[in-house]
Parts: sequence; C-alpha cells; structure tokens
Amino acid sequence: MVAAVPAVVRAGVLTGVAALALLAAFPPGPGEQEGAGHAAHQPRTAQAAHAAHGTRTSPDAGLSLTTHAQFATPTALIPSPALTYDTTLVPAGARIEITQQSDLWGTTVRARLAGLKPSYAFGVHVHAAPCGTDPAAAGPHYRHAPDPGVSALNEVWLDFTSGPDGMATVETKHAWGFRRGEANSVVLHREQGGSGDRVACFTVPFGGSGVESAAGSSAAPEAGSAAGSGTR
Ligand SMILES: [Cu+2]
Repeated sequence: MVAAVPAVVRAGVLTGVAALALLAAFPPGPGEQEGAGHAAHQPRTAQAAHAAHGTRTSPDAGLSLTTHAQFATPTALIPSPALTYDTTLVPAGARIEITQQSDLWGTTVRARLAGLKPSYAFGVHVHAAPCGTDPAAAGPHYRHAPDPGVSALNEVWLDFTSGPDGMATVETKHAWGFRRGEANSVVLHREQGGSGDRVACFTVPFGGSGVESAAGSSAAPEAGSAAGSGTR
C-alpha cells in the first residue's frame, strides 16, 4: 500500500509551486534581447524562487534580495521609493522589480518593468545614492574600480528597450560584488550609453560586503529605511 504523503510536506510543495507561478506571471518583455551587452537568459533556479522581499543572508553564504514598487511622482500624496520624473516615458503606476543575487562567483542584478512607454530605448544603471525629488540626488554611477571612465564592465548597466506591451526584463552579471552601503538606486535615463536625462529612479539598498566606508555612510542605512533618510 502506498504511504500517504504527510500534510506538512504537501504544503511545502504547494508553496514552492505557487512561488514559481507568481514569478511566471510576470512575463519577460522583448526588450531583454536589446539590453546591455551582458544581458543573458539564465535558467530559473530554486534560489530565485525563494528570493523574498528584503531577504538577505551573510555574503559568504550568498545574498538574495528582491524588491519592487510602483512609480509615483515626487509630489504624489502616497510616497514611493520609485520616482518618475517624466511620466510620458515612465507613467505613474508603472512597476519595477529589482533582484540581486550575490555569491562568491559574483553578482547578478535583474530588472523587470511594466507599464513603460512601449518600444523605447532606456538607459539604466545602478547609482550610488538613494533617489530624491531632485533627479541628481541619486549621485554618480556605482563603480567597482574607482578609476575614471564610464563602462558597463566597471559599472552595473541594465539598458533595455521596452516591448510593444511596455514591459521589459534585463539582467547583467559581474564577477564582483557591491561594497556595503555604496549602491543605493537604479536610475532610468532618456538615452542609452551612460548619459542622458534621468527620467525615473528606484531606491534599492543593494546588499554588499565589507565595512561601510565613510563615503558611503551618508547613504541609506543597511536596514533599509531609505525613504526616511532625507530623500524627500
Ligand atoms: Cu545612470
């Protein structure tokens, strides 16, 4: 006779399936094929399915962080960590999700967006500081090595072209990780290639390793109360 599967195990399996279904419900846009040079499909792993809002573990064991928000204008009654400065390209209510996965082999940053202006080529980078009412608040690009020069190898670029449906998925991987507290936002630009007006910004306190430097300490605290740290 076949032994009955314990109810606890069944519940666990169902939870896993539900998580995968949720991820699948946010389909990638065609834009992912036109993103930064490093954009590439990666097989969905169990680790991705387990990524939860704000979850992090020790850098040595790997780190996984997923956060999402709806864009709002800086003057919106209900503040959002995702700000749009140009509602023709990034309408209020458009959505963004950022996933970071870091381990000893490097860091993958993935962006999923919906509700954007369709078929538009956005420039996107990880910036140093949290977003603010002033688009300049996000500061410069996060750089791995401090040498001058803008480069997709030394910075995290997520350029993409939105699909006809206004959606996009893009991902980039580097063999290095963020320094703790020094990467705090994702900025969307009017043009690709490392320049252009800032049209939207999402405050993301990326996880990193090492001791937070004096230069980075003015940014959001690790625990993530970015919205309250003088960005309004
Ligand atoms: Cu930028």
